[in-house]
Amino acid sequence: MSDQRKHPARGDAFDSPSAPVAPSRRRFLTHTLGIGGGLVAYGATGGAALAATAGGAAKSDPAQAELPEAVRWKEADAFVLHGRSPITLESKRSAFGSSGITPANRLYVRNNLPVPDARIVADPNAWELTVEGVEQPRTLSVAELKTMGLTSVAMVLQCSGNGRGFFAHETSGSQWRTGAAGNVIWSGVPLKTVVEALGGPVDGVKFVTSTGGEALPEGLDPDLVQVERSIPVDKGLDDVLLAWEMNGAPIPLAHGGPLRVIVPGYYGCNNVKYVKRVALTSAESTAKIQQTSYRIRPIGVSGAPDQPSMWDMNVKSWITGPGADESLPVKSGRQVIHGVAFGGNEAVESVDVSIDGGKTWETAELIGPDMGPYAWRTFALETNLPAGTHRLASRATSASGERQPEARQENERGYGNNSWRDHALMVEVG
Ligand SMILES: Nc1nc2c(c(=O)[nH]1)N[C@H]1C(S)=C(S)[C@@H](COP(=O)(O)O)O[C@H]1N2
Ligand SMILES: [Mo]
Repeated sequence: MSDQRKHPARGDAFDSPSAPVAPSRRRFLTHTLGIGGGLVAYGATGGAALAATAGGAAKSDPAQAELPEAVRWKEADAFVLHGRSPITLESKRSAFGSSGITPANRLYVRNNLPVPDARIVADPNAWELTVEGVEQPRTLSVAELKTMGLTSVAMVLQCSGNGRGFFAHETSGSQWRTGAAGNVIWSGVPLKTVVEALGGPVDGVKFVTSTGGEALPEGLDPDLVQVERSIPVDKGLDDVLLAWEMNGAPIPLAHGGPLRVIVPGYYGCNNVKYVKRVALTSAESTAKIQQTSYRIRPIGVSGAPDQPSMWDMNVKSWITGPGADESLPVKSGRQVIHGVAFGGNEAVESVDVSIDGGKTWETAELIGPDMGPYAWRTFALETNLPAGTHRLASRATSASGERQPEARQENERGYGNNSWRDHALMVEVG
């Protein structure tokens, strides 16, 4: 059940209206992972305490000054900071808005490695990409890529572990709830256009393998740390974009600028930031992140290449209000329940909403622009909420008829959670 915490110490501060911290002081939530990842505790820090520890950073918002440098431009109050290194920054449930697009300053961030030097985005056009596995392999600058083609796509960027915080077993990894996701518009050149311009694929290619441009720590086997992901070549040539723009501006460093691989419909890890090499390959990358991490397997079982890879996303939705986080108390009477829904690797067809924990359902309205199959849509249901405590739930169905299940699929790493029950929102209506 979404409001029952698996570990008391992990008491969720941001979905529970009865959190033990006064909303006005709950400006900025942090949690710390004990050594070994066992104990997780949410702490709440008031503005005054933060100001005292801000180290004199010249920012008017003390919470913002506490953010890691690469994300300090973001709206601190919209986030829960799970970790500074690697950066693990989760959007609050109330931070998504209802107009469909997730603003850059409210979009979650996940970096497995230290963020590259900010100088790489000073002159984005100078960034270079090496393309291999084509008849005429070449290194191209972003400036050249910009002359080859242009398209744009709206898509849900979502970490495989979004919803991991609801699993009952001890999961290693960030304890994301609903906020390791966003809906973002990207512009760039289709990978297919670039591949064709370079003479087409060589024989025998099965995958598109993309390598992140981070500097790797010395003395370690690169395969252990390298962010290098492979996806099926058909998906790569149908849908992949080499993108330099996000929501109308050059991609910020934290989100993978100057150049990022965009795989609409696939989980976050496949969207390689700071991409320096794209290769059409006959085999999947030998990197750990491809071979054994991001694999769905039973609890207690180690990752292995024959297990399903975190590629295409499943159908999912969650309610974003009213009553999420430290928002105003919910009054009884007429209310508009709203949230976000997406089909995964296809469009979303419909959303049902329940105000009684899933006993009865009503069809919600899909509002706002339809930004294509890979984007999410806002849904809304006007209803009457009586006083009392209610469990608000939403359940999406995709274009091919996949429906969000009641229960999550149990798995070791806590990936792919789309359980409607886990994602329900408890609200107290006064
Ligand atoms: N080069 C590189 N690309 C990366 C990562 C990374 O650490 N390095 N993290 C991946 C993961 S796990 C996710 S969920 C998304 C997060 O994207 P965002 O930080 O823009 O939200 O980027 C993916 N691409
Ligand atoms: Mo992720």
